Amino acid sequence: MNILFINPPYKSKIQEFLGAHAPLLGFGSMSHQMEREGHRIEILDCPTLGLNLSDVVKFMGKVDPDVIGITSTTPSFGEACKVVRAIKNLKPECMVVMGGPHVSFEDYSTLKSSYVDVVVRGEGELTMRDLVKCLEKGESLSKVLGITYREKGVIRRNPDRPFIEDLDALFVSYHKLPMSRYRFEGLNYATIVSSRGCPYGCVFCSSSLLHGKKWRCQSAERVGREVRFLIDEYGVKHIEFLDDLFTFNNKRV
Ligand code: B12
Ligand code: SF4
Repeated sequence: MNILFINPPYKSKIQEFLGAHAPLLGFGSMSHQMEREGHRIEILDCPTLGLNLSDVVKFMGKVDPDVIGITSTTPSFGEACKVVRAIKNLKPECMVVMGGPHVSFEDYSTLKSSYVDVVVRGEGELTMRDLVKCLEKGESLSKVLGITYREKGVIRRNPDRPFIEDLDALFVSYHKLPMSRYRFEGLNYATIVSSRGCPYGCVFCSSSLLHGKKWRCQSAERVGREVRFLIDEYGVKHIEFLDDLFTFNNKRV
């Protein structure tokens, strides 16, 4: 299937302040899973490429995707919905899937207030893989864990998907991302999220709700290989670890 992932056009205050854009690790990681299944993937990182809504529509015409995956944070949700509306105007039969931190908590309200067909809650790698498999075979979505979707006008919420235990098994398809555009202070820049989840519950933080109470990590060796790869393949000079709780295991650090 032709799958297009879109990071909607949105100007974030943090991005303006830092003057940097960071690789979309979520899209990269899901793309790896999807490529392994033989799907064709395109990623449109609008803020990084400086693209607006009409650029998205033009690109869609070129790629003619069967499934579109859109990511959204709470502040970018409005822009994400504008993209969905434009897609549905152009190609109503295109399946529109939305994921990311905002809709993981706001699945019902998203489906009630927008043209999104399916919300993926939480980690997307295996859920997107299973979802596309079902769509390809024309099967019912009722068995796909971790999604909320509309069926004959009724919103259905399937059970949660268990968190991914083996993070070493995940890879990022960097070749699908505009790596040369990710720069920080003039240097080639990359980010790594080498662990997920947190056993604590600071009141201001969504980490354990989003990624679970159990801390899961990639092995130190695996992270080392990733760092080496980023340096050798992309000339990266600046790597930022964005784990919510990077220092949980001192020996690993
Ligand atoms: C790196 C990062 C950034 C970077 C780059 C973001 C990027 N390009 O990915 C920068 C610094 C630019 C940034 C900016 C902002 N960020 Co930020 N960021 C993060 C951080 C630390 C890591 C994201 C990451 O790479 N995770 C690893 C990957 C693998 O996970 P993921 O991106 O979440 O994707 C997975 C799932 O969410 C899901 N998924 C995500 N999208 C989709 C789409 C589809 C179709 C599907 C099926 C699944 C799916 O599947 C993926 C694979 O499992 C997270 C915290 C965190 N721990 O996640 C905050 C976080 C995402 N940011 C947050 C916020 C608020 C912002 C800003 C609004 C800040 C601001 N005030 O300007 C801006 C908004 C940017 C935007 N365009 O919307 C919040 C979002 C909360 C919310 N309510 O939405 C988070 C969760 C931090 C927090 N706990 O508060 N951010
Ligand atoms: S990730 Fe950090 S801030 Fe969030 S709950 Fe855990 S310890 Fe607290």
